[in-house]
Amino acid sequence: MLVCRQASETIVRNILVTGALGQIGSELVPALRAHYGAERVIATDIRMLQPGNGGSAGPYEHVDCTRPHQIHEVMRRHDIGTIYHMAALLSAVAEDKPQIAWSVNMGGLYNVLEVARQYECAVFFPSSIGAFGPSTPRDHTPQVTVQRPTTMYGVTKVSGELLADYYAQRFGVDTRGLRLPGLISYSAPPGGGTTDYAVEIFHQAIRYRHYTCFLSADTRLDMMYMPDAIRAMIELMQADAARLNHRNAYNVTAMTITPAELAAAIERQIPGFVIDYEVDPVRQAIAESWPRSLDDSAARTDWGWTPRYDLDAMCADMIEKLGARLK
Ligand code: AKB
Repeated sequence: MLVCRQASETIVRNILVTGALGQIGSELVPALRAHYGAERVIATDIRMLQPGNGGSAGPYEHVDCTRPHQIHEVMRRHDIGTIYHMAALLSAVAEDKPQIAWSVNMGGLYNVLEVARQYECAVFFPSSIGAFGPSTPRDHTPQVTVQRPTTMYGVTKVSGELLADYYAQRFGVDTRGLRLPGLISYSAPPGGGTTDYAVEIFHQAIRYRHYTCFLSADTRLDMMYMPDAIRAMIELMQADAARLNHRNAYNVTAMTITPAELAAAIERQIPGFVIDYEVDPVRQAIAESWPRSLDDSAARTDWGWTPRYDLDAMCADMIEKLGARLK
């Protein structure tokens, strides 16, 4: 087996972020720029950079990850050592457009791994709780277990984990990944996921003190506040490779909650907030095929993962920060 080139060995080179204007990218880029310097982080997205949609405090390039020559062009012009590959379709959109989801999620990842092999880069790949399926144990889902997802999103995530592992073993590419839970954030909207309710609820609670949820009251899923997720990605890429027993991908979680529990926590801070339910059968079925709670002990042991935000701390920060933005 090849020994992977370590991310830390290549860290003096620049960092490329795909999907930089998305929910994760729009917070990952500023965090990476704060760590490594604005000029060293090249933000890319298929969308055109507009004033106010983020990414503008440093280099920005238009890149469609399904077009390999566009990625090559950016790699050629910037000395890239690490790629955070965030461009992907989320679960509900992917279920609506499975052919496009395969092309973007798998084709994009393949193109990124190929340039990483050729330019000797490290790659971060975001997998998901969606990489599990109905035959996976749903409580304390182990790090290594059955992965037979029944959604196109899940198929691309588990295939992506395997492809990233293949590039590490076969070509020595330093690939690393996380199985992310639902991410709660205020900067950019998630856009097309099954866990989006946990973001929408804050917007509606602050504006109208009322939210109609598309998942049922007792649908339990793992969640994480975005600052924890961004820190997890950066810490994983900085971790000593010798300690990583699982490259693609580590289970991580911060809380396991239902819509009813999240609503109760919000109501403690926004008195009078009311939730009701109009269940969307497609997203409900996706949620019911996913774990209720992940076992993230491998991440804790191998590279020291520990979340900082629990349900109440996350709610307090979300309401404060989003409230200030919506004023
Ligand atoms: C989605 O709901 O599709 C994502 C995810 C859990 O991967 N947030």
